[in-house]
Amino acid sequence: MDEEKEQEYREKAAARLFSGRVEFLLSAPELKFLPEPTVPEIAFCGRSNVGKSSLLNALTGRKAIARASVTPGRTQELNFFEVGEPTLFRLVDMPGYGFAKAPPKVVEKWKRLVRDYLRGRQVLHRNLVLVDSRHGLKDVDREMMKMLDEAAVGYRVVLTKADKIKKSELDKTVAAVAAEAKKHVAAYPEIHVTSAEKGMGIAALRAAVIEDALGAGWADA
Ligand SMILES: Nc1nc2c(ncn2[C@@H]2O[C@H](COP(=O)(O)OP(=O)(O)O)[C@@H](O)[C@H]2O)c(=O)[nH]1
Ligand SMILES: [Mg+2]
Repeated sequence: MDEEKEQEYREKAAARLFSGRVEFLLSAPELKFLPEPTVPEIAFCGRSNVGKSSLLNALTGRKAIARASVTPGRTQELNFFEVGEPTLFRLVDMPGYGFAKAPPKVVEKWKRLVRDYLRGRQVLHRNLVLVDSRHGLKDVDREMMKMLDEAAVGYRVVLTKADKIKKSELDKTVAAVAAEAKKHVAAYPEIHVTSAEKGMGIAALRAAVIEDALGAGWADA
């Protein structure tokens, strides 16, 4: 098979897997509530309102597996979703950061929970850092990327809401974000461009997420 055919095959297999069982498992407000580390995990993080819930819904083809919220910064928990029957891996919806007016205590608690999870979680295979296409990287994103570098958790930078800006603007943002990602040891060089609204980049990201969780040969198994 040529490369394009192979990618098409992987994307189809990925869509099939995500169209099967995807189920909310639990919310962990503290580390002691984490589920047993029995399967690989892929975590998603980003600023509040970046489009994390929408992206999770688009990847899993669900309307509301992760609630798209109108009140940003409310959830301060790690939310676990299981994929596959039996469970093959988990998606982890991490609490949004960078929300305005959060009391220092809340920010401290967020940092501790996230840092401890990132550092101590053996089954955490990959992280996705979501960034709004219109805004590019903000200091809070850079801080998150630094945390991931330090925890030695590899991550993909995913631009969201790509439908909201012009192609020329989008190209500029992709180039700027890619240039910065290159300087981070744990970041993938390739930037994903997505729109949960229009479905752009979703099929490819599905395949990438499953490959991160299960390894390169997963579609042939
Ligand atoms: N146009 C557009 N809007 C989006 C997209 N993804 C999310 N949104 C909107 O952005 C807002 C925040 O989305 P949400 O998924 O709740 O963000 P979260 O706080 O990161 O979970 C909502 O009003 C969504 O409808 C997208 O791809 N395109
Ligand atoms: Mg959300």
